[in-house]
Formats: sequence, C-alpha cells, structure tokens
Amino acid sequence: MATKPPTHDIDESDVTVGARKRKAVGVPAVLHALDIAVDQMGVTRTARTLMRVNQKDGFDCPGCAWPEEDKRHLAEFCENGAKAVAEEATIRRVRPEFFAEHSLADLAEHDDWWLGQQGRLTHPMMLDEGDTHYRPISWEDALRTVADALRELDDPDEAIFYTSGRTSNEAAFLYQLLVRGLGTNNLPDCSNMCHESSGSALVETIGIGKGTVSLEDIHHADLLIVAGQNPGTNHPRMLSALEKAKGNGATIVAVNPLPEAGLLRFENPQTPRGVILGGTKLADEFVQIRLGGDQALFQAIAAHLLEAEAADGGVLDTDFLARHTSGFEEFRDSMRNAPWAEFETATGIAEAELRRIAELVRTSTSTIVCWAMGLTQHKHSVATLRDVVNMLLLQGNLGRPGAGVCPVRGHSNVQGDRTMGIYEKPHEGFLASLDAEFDFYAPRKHGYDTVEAIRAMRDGRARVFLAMGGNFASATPDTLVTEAALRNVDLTVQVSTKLNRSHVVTGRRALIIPTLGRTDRDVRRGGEQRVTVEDSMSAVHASRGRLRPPADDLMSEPAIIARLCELVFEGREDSPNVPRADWKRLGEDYTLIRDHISRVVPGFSDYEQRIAGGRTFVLPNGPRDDRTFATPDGLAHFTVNELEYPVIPEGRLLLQTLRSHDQYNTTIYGKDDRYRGVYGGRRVVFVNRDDLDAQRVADGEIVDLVSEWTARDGRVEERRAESFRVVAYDTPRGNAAAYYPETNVLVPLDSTADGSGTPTSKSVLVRMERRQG
Ligand SMILES: Nc1nc2c(c(=O)[nH]1)N[C@H]1C(S)=C(S)[C@@H](COP(=O)(O)OP(=O)(O)OC[C@H]3O[C@@H](n4cnc5c(=O)[nH]c(N)nc54)[C@H](O)[C@@H]3O)O[C@H]1N2
Ligand SMILES: Nc1nc2c(c(=O)[nH]1)N[C@H]1C(S)=C(S)[C@@H](COP(=O)(O)OP(=O)(O)OC[C@H]3O[C@@H](n4cnc5c(=O)[nH]c(N)nc54)[C@H](O)[C@@H]3O)O[C@H]1N2
Ligand SMILES: [Mo]
Repeated sequence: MATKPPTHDIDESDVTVGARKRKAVGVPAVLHALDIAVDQMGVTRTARTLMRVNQKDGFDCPGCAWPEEDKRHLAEFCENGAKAVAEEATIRRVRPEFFAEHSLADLAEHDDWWLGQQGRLTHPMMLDEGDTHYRPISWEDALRTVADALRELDDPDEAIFYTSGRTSNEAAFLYQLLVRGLGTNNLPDCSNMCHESSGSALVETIGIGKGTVSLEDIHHADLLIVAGQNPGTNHPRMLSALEKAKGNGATIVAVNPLPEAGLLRFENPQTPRGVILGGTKLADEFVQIRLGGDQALFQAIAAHLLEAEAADGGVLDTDFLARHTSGFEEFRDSMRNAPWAEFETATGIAEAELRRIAELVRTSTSTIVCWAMGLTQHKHSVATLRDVVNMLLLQGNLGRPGAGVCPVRGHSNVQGDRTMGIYEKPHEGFLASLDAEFDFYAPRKHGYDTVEAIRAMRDGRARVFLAMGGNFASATPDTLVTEAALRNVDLTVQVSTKLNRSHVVTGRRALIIPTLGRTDRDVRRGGEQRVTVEDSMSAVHASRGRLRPPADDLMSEPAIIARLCELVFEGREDSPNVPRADWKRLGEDYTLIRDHISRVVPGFSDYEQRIAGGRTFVLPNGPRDDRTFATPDGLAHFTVNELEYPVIPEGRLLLQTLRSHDQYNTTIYGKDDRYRGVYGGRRVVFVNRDDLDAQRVADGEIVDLVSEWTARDGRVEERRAESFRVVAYDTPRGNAAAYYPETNVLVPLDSTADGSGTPTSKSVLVRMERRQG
C-alpha cells in the first residue's frame, strides 16, 4: 500500500501571521507550556512530573542535550522541556482496540501531529503480509519474530539497526553489542543527519568529536559566537547560560539568516529581572548572514587576524601554535590575498562589517563558538567547521578557561549513544576492548549510515529494519524515496513510545514494540532501575523515572534488547563471533551493564559509584583537560579549505528546513510558531519581500515548492511539496525557510555534506509555483 505523506491536514486559510517576537521566553512561555502539560497529564501529574525534571534524584529532561546548572532551580525546566515531558507523560493511551478501529490505510491519512496526539503505546502489535490492521501479539512472540528474522538472514549486513538519541547509555551499549554479535556495523543513527559534520571536522582537527567547553567556560567567556542555532526554541536553558555570561561581561555575536527571538532578547522566567524588567538583551551583534556563508565569515575573521598579526604582532598565541599545532604555515600562506570580495558575496555582508566582527575576535581574551544545524547541514559543512577550528587555534582558544568549540547537541543522549558505540564506523580501539570483554570477534567492516541505509533498502540489499526509537520515515530526506525503501524490506520493527509515521510506512511485515520512556518507573526483577545519559558537555549522570508506566508489563529498552540477545545468540555460543554474557541478568539489573561499560569505554571506571546520589561525572576530554590531541601526531591541525558557498540561480530560492517553536523534530506539539508570529498552521514558507516582488508573488498566496537537483548523470530532478502559504519575512535575499519534516520530500537523497554524509537540509534549491485555481 503506497500512500503519500498527508498534505491536507492544514487549511492554509486558517493560518494567521502576526508580528514576530523580538524576545523569547518570559511568563507567557511558562503558561503555554503548562497548558499543554495539563491537557496531556492533568494537574496533579503535571505538578509532580515537572518538579522532577533534571533534579538530582529525578529524570533527565528528554528535551535537549544542554547541561544542567549545578545549582538547580526547584523547577529546572523550560517551556519546550515541559512540552517534551508532557508529550511522553501523557495519560492518553493507544491500546489494541485503537488498532482494531483504525486500519493502516486510515492511519496513513493522518499526519505526525495527529498520530502523536493519540497517546502512549501499550502493547506489541503485528502486521502480517496482506493485513489491513495491526493486531496484538504477545511480548514473547513479538521478540521471537524479530530474532527469527535476524537468524534467517543469509548475510548479517542485510539487517539495519537505527537509533534515535533518546536511548540511554545502557540500552545503547547492549544494542550495539547485539548488532555486532550478529555480525554487522549497520548502525545508522539520527546523528548522521545532525552533528555528523561536527564530529568529522573535530576528530580530524582536534582528535575528539565532541565539544571542549563546560558550562563554566560559557559563563566566563569573553566572546561567544552563536552561529546557526536557534536556542530560544531548541535549547532554551542555554539562554540562562548566555545571560550569565553577559552578566560577567561577555560579548555575544549571533550569526543567523533569521533574527531569532531568543538570541536577540531573553526574559528569564526564573529571575525577577526576567519577569519584571523585561529581560536581557543578549546578542550585541547580529550578523544576518546568507545561508551557507559561514565558511566565508570564519575565513574572513582568520584573514583579518593574520593581517593584524603581520602589521603589529601580538595577535596570535605563538606559544600555543608552536607547541600544540601543525599546519600553521600552510594555513597562513593560503590566507594571503584573501578574497574579500568573495567573502562579501558569500556572506552578504560588507567588508567593513566583517572586519568589525573580526575586531571583536581579535580583542577577545577568550572565545567560544557555539553552533548547531545551521552549520552542519550544508554541502560544505565539514570545511566550514574546519575553518571554525582554524580561527580558534590562531589565538589558542582551546583548552583554556572560557574558550573552545561548543557543538550544541540535539537529542538528550545522542552524544552518549556515540560514546557507547552507536556508530557505523567504529574505532579499532573500541572494538578491541569489546572483543576482550565479551570474548568474541566483532566485525570490522564499516556499516551503513542513514543515507546509505536508505539506498540499501531501496536497492533490495536489506531485508530487516529495526529502529530503537525515532521516526525514520519522517526525519530522513527524500520522503517518497525513503518511504518506498521502507516498503521494500521484509520486516520493519519500531521500538517506540508513541505512534508516528514510521508505524504506517511498513515493510511486508511490521512490528510495533512499545517501551518505557525517561519519565516512567522502571522495575525489573533486579529491583527499581535507573539509566544514565551524557549531555552536550560530556557530563554523565543517572536518570530515574517515577511515573506509573502506560502498561504494567511494558518492557524497557535494555530489557527488550537483552531478551533479543538471548534469542538471537541461542545455540550459537560456540561461534567465535558471538559475544558471551549473562543476557538474562543484564536485562534485569542495569548495574551489570554499567559494569561491562566501565571496562570497555574509557572514562567510565567506577561508573556506579560516580553516579551514586545523583552525582555527575565528566568524561576525559584531551583538548579541554590538558591540551592533548588524539590525532596521529598528537597536535591540533590547521587545515586548508577551499572556499565554498551556495550560488542561487535567477528566480530560484535557497530553502532551509528548520524547526518551529511547537515541535520536537517530527513530534508536533501544536501548530503555532509564536516567536515567528505564525499561528494555526505549518505549511508556510518565509521569503524576503524583495524576492516576492521580483517574482510577483504576494504575501499570503499559496504556492508549491519545487526543488531542483542536478543528478550525477546531469539530469535535473524535480520534487514537489504542495500548498505553502507565503510569509514575507526578514531573511536575506534569495534565502527562504520552511518547516521540517513537511519539506523533507524536497531534499534529494544524494544531496549530502562532503565528508560526513549529512543531508543538506539547510540548502535546498527551490522555486515557487503558484497553485492553479
Ligand atoms: N523544542 C525543541 N528542541 C529541540 C529540538 C526540537 O525540534 N524542538 N530538536 C533537537 C535537535 S535533535 C537538534 S539537532 C537541535 C537543533 O537546534 P537548531 O540547530 O537550533 O535547530 P533548527 O531549527 O534546525 O535551526 C537552525 C538555525 O540555524 C539557522 N541557520 C540555518 N542555516 C544557516 C546558515 O547557513 N548559517 C547560519 N549561521 N545559520 C543558519 C536557522 O535560521 C536557525 O536559527 O535542537 C534540539 N532541541
Ligand atoms: N529536513 C530536515 N530533516 C531533518 C532535520 C532538519 O533540520 N531538517 N534534522 C535532523 C536531525 S538534527 C535529527 S536529530 C533527526 C531526528 O530524527 P529522529 O530522532 O528519528 O526523530 P524524532 O522525531 O526525534 O523521533 C520521535 C519518535 O521517537 C520515539 N521516542 C521518543 N522517546 C522515545 C524513547 O525514550 N524510546 C523509544 N524507543 N522511542 C522514543 C517516539 O515514537 C517519537 O515519535 O531528524 C533530522 N532530519
Ligand atoms: Mo538533531
């Protein structure tokens, strides 16, 4: 059954557009969040639940990966954290009767918002070949069905195991062990679509694919550059940290095509100043850059620093350069005769302005660059981030207080999942430790990342697809291609908390396996369990849910995976490729999983003691701790990167696909985007008024968006997303924006970042076509 993703859920005539907000958060935000929470959970459960977010004996907020302050407020939550919690802790339920009532065809007519609104999944459900409805199946039969399908494969590379970044360390570790025990490294994850470009650029240049700053560093930085990130919506608690930095005298530069509310002004609902005095002005400078112009910006700053050094000296940290870096001379030489005219074209910013920003960097005593998807989802993202590193290295802005790189992660445990080995290209060191701990031989051949996994399914090279959370069908690029790919496998398995599009776009057979979330009490035979997570700044701590689970027999992710290990490895114990462990006990007592982790993953010794009593411990980080770099020569690397930026043909627009204020990735909480002034609908496209005039399209008109992609054979492919209401907006000329996932249908599968394979979700070439009639 092939359906198209629904496009009719919104009547565009209902969309209203008002003034965009100039500041973020404040009391209205808290009230809005409480509204949603009470609607999902009722008053008592709301109060009890929100009090426990990010508290020392509570659960880790499933919202974002921004770290907790050490001194926590009674309610350490933000508006969007509260929405994320409410979404999971809802008292609504999707029971077997729901599936009896709704056929698959019926469910496929609904969008992700409606599907998510139905509530928490309670029972394993099975769809057999030819079935019109999912029907209930026992836990044991569901897990046996999965294990049998895996055991029957001719080649383990015919199975694909996706992970979304909510998965705990314990579940992630067991999961990668199951997959490697089966004999494959096919472990694509959401990170492939997210911060993969950061990881690629950072591993190569500084030897670790993670950020190098702590919260303290943010508080005490002299200069903070926040590029390609919308923290007011996606990392609201970061605003408190920026406010604190500001109080300590920091200068903040926002680099963004859009004047995002939170970056420019912030009302902290947890301080009287925020509530009564109308908040803090956060950004001192707003650099309204063209999409994809950031590499030019960071090269321009570096060029300016090098010129200033040549003129007067005293700009560069020559001691740091000599002792800790390689490649400086080549980099310096490559920056001679810097192409300032091209920097202007790429950024859309005049040289004088670029130099003014560069002067802020030159005079700063410690600089941090924070970034998110605006820098990682372009064709030249890895090169851009290498140039961020180049700029920071010049002044020795790594491994000292208030300085460093800060890729701000998305999912609350996406960084931890990588640390636990969720990676399609695992390092030899990790595999060798795994082999030793579990007395087997893990496969070395690299597996598929997300885009390669879609190709493999499309081309019939994959027969089983299993997802540990997430919404693969909606989150990935090229929706129609991806949906056809998923339909092309024998069995799709979704381990999920809530219903989404991936449950209605199925293989020939499909299974839904419900599971516990962060907020749920997790009691196994070994007693009440807790799990652990790692935040964006490499701090690890425990998380324990307290709520009564949606169903009494609901299995946790670790328990599901442990049982799968038992079933998949049964009778194969003599094979040198099968790991050895007491699977049953691991699923009943997670301290035993942590015990294994403590011997396999560096930095986790004394794991259990270090998380006792709600304590947090910070993983080792060479650049941050003592300026050691795990590169082949032990030095931080300058790199020479050719300048790239998007060129937009006449009459076309470059579209970025981004998040509204009322969504968590593919989970849609509501249809407003308060800060951007949009209410009641999501099919909107933000366009510069001059572009609208030039193309004779009026604000309020309904257009189709058609993407144009030149395939490898030279043919131009078109993809269409129907019916978007045009909104005249303050974005650079030639640049447009619309929400993900409605626009994923426009992103070509082959349009990926060089060196990281990340889909180019922030640069999609499109044209507007007026709707007929
Ligand atoms: N409430 C909420 N919180 C979330 C999420 C959510 O959906 N909802 N998602 C989580 C996840 S997984 C992630 S990865 C993060 C995402 O956090 P963000 O990266 O903040 O998310 P996006 O909405 O994709 O916003 C991209 C920002 O970059 C800007 N931008 C786009 N292109 C460019 C460019 O070329 N240059 C520059 N300088 N800026 C650009 C956009 O205008 C926008 O402000 O948030 C996490 N937290
Ligand atoms: N066009 C475009 N595409 C993008 C992006 C973009 O900016 N533009 N951003 C990309 C990014 S940064 C990311 S991270 C990906 C996100 O991709 P995913 O992580 O795959 O998507 P989510 O929407 O976060 O997944 C939500 C689903 O996860 C399940 N879930 C929630 N909590 C749990 C849990 O505790 N356990 C389990 N088992 N399941 C759970 C629920 O069923 C829910 O419906 O999307 C990417 N796609
Ligand atoms: Mo993400």
